[in-house]
Amino acid sequence: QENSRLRWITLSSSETLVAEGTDIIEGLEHAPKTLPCRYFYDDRGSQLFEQICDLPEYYPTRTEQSILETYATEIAQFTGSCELVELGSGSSRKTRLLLEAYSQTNDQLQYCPIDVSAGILKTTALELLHQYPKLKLCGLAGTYEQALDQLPPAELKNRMLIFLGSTIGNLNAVECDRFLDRVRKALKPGEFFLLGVDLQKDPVILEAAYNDAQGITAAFNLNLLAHLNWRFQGNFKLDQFSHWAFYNTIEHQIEMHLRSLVTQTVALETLDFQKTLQAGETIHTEISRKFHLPTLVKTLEAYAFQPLQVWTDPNNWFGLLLCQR
Ligand code: AVI
Repeated sequence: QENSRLRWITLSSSETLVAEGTDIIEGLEHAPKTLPCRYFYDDRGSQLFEQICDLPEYYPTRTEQSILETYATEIAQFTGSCELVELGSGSSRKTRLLLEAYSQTNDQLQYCPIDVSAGILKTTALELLHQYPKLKLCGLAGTYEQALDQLPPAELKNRMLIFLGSTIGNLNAVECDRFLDRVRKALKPGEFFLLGVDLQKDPVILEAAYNDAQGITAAFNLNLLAHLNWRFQGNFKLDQFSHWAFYNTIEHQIEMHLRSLVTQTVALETLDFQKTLQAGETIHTEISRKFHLPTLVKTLEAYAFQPLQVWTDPNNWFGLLLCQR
């Protein structure tokens, strides 16, 4: 019975496939060295990220959650009946608040979670179908780019695309522009876009969130190297690197790096690649941009999104924006 309410789509790339690992070689050849943050998320990395979300220093998850707890019903009333499509849904932790609100106010409940990890999508889908007897679910396994380019036709008259957790902050300005352009093309006029963003604040609070006392963020950062080791037969020795995260007050972004503690040559066998790192040299692994709401609203307007409502928490630490295409 639950299966009749469930559909699966595995998305394939419409773009030219880049040979696996090309982005890693490019990053390590770059000066200064970089590694793409998407390699954080193997199974262990995804588990570590879930742990980060529960850390006392990492305020974004629980702050966004509290905003959703307060305003989910208002959001559902604002948009009326619509299909919820979520990019990077993971365990759909926060989205459950929206599903609850939409199930109270609407007869039809349609949810389309999108994630690169098919495993987490399936587990979550089965839980949600069990929890919401009128829910119809269409899980899409693929990247944001694939999903936005290949969204199946909406089952309900209206649609709301959801992008929570300030994941948009992990895109640099160029990537962010490309992303917003894709979202604009994926939505029809009148459809909605719900965006969660971390806001600029005291650097002390920001730096603590990315340098937690238990060292979970450090383990998450270092796990990127462990991931490369198993995926490309690498020889990174994790104890010869240290985690370094700081707030860049000019760019308004947290920057995470891995610092080589010694001079060493690292190799990735299946990529036939070697590189020497000097003692003290760093590899840039992530940016996490922190937003200024009025500037972000202007950017969204430039992409034909009309911000309808902005909700924040009492400290103004996190913002949730409801826009209409
Ligand atoms: C997924 N993303 C929004 C997180 C962030 O805060 O930028 C990833 C993260 N990196 C370190 N801690 C959390």
